[in-house]
Amino acid sequence: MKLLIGNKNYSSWSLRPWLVLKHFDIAFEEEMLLLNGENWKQKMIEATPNGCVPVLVDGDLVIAETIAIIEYLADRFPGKAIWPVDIFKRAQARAAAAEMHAGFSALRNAAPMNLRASHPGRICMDEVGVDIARLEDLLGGLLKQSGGPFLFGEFCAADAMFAPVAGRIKTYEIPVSERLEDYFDAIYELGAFKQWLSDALKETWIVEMDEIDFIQGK
Ligand SMILES: N[C@@H](CCC(=O)N[C@@H](CS)C(=O)NCC(=O)O)C(=O)O
Repeated sequence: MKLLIGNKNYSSWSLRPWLVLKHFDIAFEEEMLLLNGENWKQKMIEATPNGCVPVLVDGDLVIAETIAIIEYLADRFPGKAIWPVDIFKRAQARAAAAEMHAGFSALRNAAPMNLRASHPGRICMDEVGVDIARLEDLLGGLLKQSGGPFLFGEFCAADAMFAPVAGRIKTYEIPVSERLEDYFDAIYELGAFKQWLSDALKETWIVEMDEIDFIQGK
């Protein structure tokens, strides 16, 4: 099984299935397709079905789209609790994951994942306030229900979907409640996340479109 990913400092979508594979101890190879450099987009288009990463390759099967990759892994490895076992919690976890996949675009656009950077105070709260309030409501409610440290107690696919948000909150020091701070700290303490972060911090490539100065026209 092989996962095609983007630069670890920037590729928030790649981080999600990578964390699921690592955390649940599923053997896989990874191959990086750069999001920068000469003809990077053309190379990406040639190597993937939709010109985007992540992509999972399992024999003849080539799957694009983060949610589909995670669902495939859950089907392929039913013994691993990639989603919560309880049907009620599984539905809640899938709803949270789907909302992350389809929503939070203000936060995603204004504050791209850039794990090595520190840009406190650069995000305008008027721009991302609605998304942060929704995060407080959604994640706060699930954490209250589970008692933490993760959304459903143990780490699951829903947490993988929100892991890049932890990076965004820390890079831009966006204020959140203590409950969410503890949750994002728990993600940073997860072994698989630490491995990704350590690789990300060694990278030196610049993806201009994900740099705050470029986004804010400075
Ligand atoms: N809907 C896709 C989004 C994937 C995505 O946007 N990936 C980024 C990297 S994090 C990418 O490939 N960007 C290249 C581009 O859009 O040209 C998914 O869920 O996997």
